[in-house]
Amino acid sequence: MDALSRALSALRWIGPGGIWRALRYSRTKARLDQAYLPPRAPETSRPLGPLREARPRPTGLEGVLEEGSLEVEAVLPRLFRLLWGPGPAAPEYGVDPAFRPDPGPVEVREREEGWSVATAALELRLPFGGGLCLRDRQGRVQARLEGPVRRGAGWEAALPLPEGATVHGLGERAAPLDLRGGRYRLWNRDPGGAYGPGDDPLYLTLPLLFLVRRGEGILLFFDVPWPGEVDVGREDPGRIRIRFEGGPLRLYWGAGPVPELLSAYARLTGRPPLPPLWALGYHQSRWSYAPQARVEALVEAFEGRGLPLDAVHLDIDYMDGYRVFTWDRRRFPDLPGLARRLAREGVRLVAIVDPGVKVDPGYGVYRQGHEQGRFCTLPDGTEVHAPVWPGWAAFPDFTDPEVRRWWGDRYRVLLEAGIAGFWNDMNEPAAFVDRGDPTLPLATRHALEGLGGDHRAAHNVYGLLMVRAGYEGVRRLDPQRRPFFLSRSGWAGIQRYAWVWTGDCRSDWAGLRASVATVLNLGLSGIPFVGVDVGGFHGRPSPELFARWVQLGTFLPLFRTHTAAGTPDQEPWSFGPRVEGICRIFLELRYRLLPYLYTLAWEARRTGWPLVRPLGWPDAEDPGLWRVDDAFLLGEALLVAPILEPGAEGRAVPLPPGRWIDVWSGRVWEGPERAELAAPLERIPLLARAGTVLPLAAPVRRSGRIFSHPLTLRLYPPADGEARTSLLYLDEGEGWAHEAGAFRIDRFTLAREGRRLELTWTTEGTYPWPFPAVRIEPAPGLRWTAVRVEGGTGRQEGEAIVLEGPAARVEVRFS
Ligand code: MIG
Repeated sequence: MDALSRALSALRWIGPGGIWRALRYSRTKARLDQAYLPPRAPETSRPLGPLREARPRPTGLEGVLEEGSLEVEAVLPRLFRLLWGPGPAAPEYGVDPAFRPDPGPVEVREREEGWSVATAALELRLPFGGGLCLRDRQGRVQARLEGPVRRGAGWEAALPLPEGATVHGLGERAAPLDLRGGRYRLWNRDPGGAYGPGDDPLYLTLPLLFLVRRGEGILLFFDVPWPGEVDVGREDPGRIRIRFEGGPLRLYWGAGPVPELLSAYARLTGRPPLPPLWALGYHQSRWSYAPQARVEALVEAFEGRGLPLDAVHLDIDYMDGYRVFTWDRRRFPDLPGLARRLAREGVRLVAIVDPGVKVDPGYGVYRQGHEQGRFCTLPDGTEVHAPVWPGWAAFPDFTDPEVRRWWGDRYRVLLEAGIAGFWNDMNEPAAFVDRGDPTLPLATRHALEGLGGDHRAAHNVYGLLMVRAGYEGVRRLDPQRRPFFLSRSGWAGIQRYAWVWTGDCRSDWAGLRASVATVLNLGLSGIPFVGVDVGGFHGRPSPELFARWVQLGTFLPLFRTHTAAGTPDQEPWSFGPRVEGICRIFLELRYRLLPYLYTLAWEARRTGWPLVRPLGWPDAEDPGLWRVDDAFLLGEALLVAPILEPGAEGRAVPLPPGRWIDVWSGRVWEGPERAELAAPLERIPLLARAGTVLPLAAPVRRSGRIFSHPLTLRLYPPADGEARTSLLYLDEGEGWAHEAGAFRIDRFTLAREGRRLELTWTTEGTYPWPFPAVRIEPAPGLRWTAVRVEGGTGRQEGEAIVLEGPAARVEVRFS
């Protein structure tokens, strides 16, 4: 956006008062930030120098460098923790509070050329000559790191960027899946207005790098929330360079198979909790559905048209003058009544909660926060006030555990009103400015768990800690509930508390196209539950673009339509009957996929793996597959190749090795050939991995109703002589009884000999089978010709075999 249209839209949204506040705040902030400007001349680099001596510890060592120190600890068999000094102490917000190191047997030795710390999987070598390397137990070097250098109060580290390696991670980036050739900033930022491809940084950054070479991974997580920058082979094509402006230099470093490494990272920073089943349903949102009658009419319209819906989001206009934890009694005369009525129909309300608390002594949350000293202050003790939606706002200091508790308890009002989920926005934190960085002054003081520091040390974790406060509050206030939080900002570990969405993307084809890479890199940053504003946020999508966006959204963990204030309606029926028909097909398909998606959510809970994965996952040696960012795998079973261009009626996609079956036509493809797939507007190219048993629910209109209808198992035959196992995870879909064992895992092994398929079904767990019947259906184009069921009862009915419940073995012939 150019300056003039920016100014005009600002005028429209925040009014003259808002503009005046933004101008004033920008000037004050610029003045305050002066003291923090980097020195004119680049500061000289001081290498810490090579290792002089070391003292062994049970799982690592304490090293003395020429100009500093280095502590090494093996925390998991494939993960080492390195802490260089001198540096200030700092909280470890990225690390799961429940994490306990578990490296297995560790051997610490002094050798002739240096020290070595080895686990059963990896050896970290610290040569006396300087530098560090990771070797596998066969002695092959997997990764190297140059000894870091100190620059003023900051740090710089570097590592070789081998040819043929692809680079991923770094949180949310409007960049290609392979980040090579770019420079990326580590500073959470509301880009203001809409962002597009190439804009950097965005709302959620994190210093995690994932390199993949010949199908093997290297992981570097710099546990440093300070502002920084990562240069991925741009200055020097053969190196990655990381700079931080301050903080302690703490690195978690590992190498090995990609899925295993990502699991190690998830153990360290926390695995996502199992979401409530409804969160995987369809969400309808806009800025804003208000007043109350409009929300009611919206839900009725879904009902009247027979379209599925699980959640409606309330954006900022539900609040009383944008005061968080309140609602506008004129616009929402009976919010609890509305929530109750919708809940009876199985529709949930998700309400937005921003961090900025309106400065207004007549408003309880502010008054209490002010009196109790909950808000951030400047060094002179005055409360920091920055303009956001409510006008001047104060910002809770979430780096103080007592403030987190206080904030968490505020959710009681919304829980009691029947709000089922929470949407945390503006938590970079964002403020309105006319120039400069749209956040709090760098001088802002933070508690940082009692260690103290300024905004440079706290900014990047502010969003994470806001969500943590809310999540922990809801857990305390309503222990039976699985909290649902959606966050815009975050840092390492955000997955412990929230799903994220990719913010205010433009409603254009470029925005649609770019979102696939963004979601993939978030997944490789340890954040499995991600969504994109379906239809795009800023602007109005064409009917064709909207249809293609709905098709993509169907296969993303969060499936939510959302749009900015002032844009035309963006509901499934807003683009004419043809697009409404397409929305119906895909919303129904989403509900049919719920058992599969829920199983993937459980897998993410166990492993930290993303639901949406690059085509190279888990171990493709061809770097080309790790660069494809216009197609993805959804779990192991599905390959999704969305249409991302106007007018396209089909597309090509390079296939990972193995056999793939077109879900619509049944046509068989053999990877690594390139598939040419047709996609008229009613279709998205979609392939199933041969051998898959895909669990499909009935096309119901609420997630909770899937259990009232038979479950379909669709069989995609493997190649002759082969077999594959697919899983299905089930539990109540809400609450925590699954942690006490109330779940079940059904394992389906599908084997093929010629025209004969054998399905073996085993079960683990005690949760009773919740579906009234099971339909076993062939992939399209196939027919069952003979059936034998063992350990259960079944009969052939049309194209399906219908069982009353689980069976031990089903044998079929097909033609
Ligand atoms: O300054 O709450 O990204 O989803 O609709 C804009 C209003 C604030 C930004 C979010 C967007 C939301 C909007 N918010």
